[in-house]
Amino acid sequence: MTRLVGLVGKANVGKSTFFAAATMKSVEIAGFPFTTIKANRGVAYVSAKCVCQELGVKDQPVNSACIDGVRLIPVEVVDCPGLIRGAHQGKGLGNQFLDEVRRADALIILCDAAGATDENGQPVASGTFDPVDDVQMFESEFTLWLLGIIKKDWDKIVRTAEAAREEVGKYLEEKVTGLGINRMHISIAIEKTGLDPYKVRSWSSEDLNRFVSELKKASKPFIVAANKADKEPAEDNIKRLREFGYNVVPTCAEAELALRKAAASGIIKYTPGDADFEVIATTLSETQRKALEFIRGKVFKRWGGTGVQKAINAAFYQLLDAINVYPVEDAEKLTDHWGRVLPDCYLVPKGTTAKQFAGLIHSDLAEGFIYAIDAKTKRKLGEDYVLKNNDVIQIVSAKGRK
Ligand SMILES: Nc1nc2c(ncn2[C@@H]2O[C@H](COP(=O)(O)OP(=O)(O)O)[C@@H](O)[C@H]2O)c(=O)[nH]1
Ligand SMILES: [Mg+2]
Repeated sequence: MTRLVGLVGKANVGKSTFFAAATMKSVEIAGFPFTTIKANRGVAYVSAKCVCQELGVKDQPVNSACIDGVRLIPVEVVDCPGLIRGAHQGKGLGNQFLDEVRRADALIILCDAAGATDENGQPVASGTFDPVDDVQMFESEFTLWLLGIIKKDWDKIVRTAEAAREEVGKYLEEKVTGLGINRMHISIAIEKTGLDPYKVRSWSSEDLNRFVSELKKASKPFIVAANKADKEPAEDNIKRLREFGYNVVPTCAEAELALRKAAASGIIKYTPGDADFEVIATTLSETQRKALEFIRGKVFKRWGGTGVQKAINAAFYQLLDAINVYPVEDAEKLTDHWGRVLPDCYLVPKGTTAKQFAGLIHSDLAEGFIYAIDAKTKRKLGEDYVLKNNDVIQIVSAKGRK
């Protein structure tokens, strides 16, 4: 699976702070590819319990890292330009915004949970702006933009599909692949609306709007990061966002950034995602002490953490339905070709089969696929076996490495 999460939202809600925190390396992790790819694109990671503990082995991670039994798997994050109303007509950095967003597989919509930032990113008194508007603005701008693109060629798509007596998805797909939308997303949207894909001419313009809105939902799933959750009246606004049915993670990006910096300079022990941190420096300045106290009180006691790692994990494990699978070359020893224990962990979509997994590792492995072995049970698995989370899999293939 491609793995790109877009951070979106209006100006001043904390996107860049979130990005800096998520892509900052806080502790020395050997070989871990933390990098900034472009100014606004960098590597973060998802974290999940590693199978090393369950299997009672010491692992030697290669494509990922393992800290105290937690596997960290690299993913990409993009800090998108601030969204303003009218972006779909090119207002502000509208075109650039949509250009970044279309590459993303899933989105984290950030908003100011304290309601202290207006639509243009200007500071206002806490509690005066409704963060629900932020989410709705994104939904409406993106849908209008998508609708604009589809409408441009709609008549032609309808004619071609009708003439070929085929369903519309086949012809629409070509128009929208560049937007990160595939045939499956189209099928889901058609099913959700209950429209007939063979009788597109009978779709009303209202039908088309509904279809595009579903297409957006299917192709750009999002969670809401209710950022600045350290400020009042975050609690009320978060409740309100949840009442609207949004999947909300309260976050405090500023605290996460401060903690990663403090961990990097040896002041605290903190692994992102932890529900607490431990002060290890023997002396703290008054400012440091106060800052850490504030974070503990306003963020950890209240929300159980900064939410930054939780939001990234949610994007992959909830929105994109990813699971972790560990390929090995020797199912007995759990090693790769060079004897390294549980070297790799792949993020794959739920539903991936053993043979598809082989193809992700190397096309030769899939072509010569004979069977797979479940390293935990030592059972043989056929090519159609559907992988489970935390499976450790050896692929036996007639082709591939000798
Ligand atoms: N109180 C609080 N302020 C934050 C938080 N995250 C970011 N900020 C502040 O919000 C302002 C805007 O942040 P920035 O990351 O530049 O926002 P962007 O325009 O969305 O990229 C800055 O002054 C940040 O320090 C947070 O979690 N809590
Ligand atoms: Mg920014």
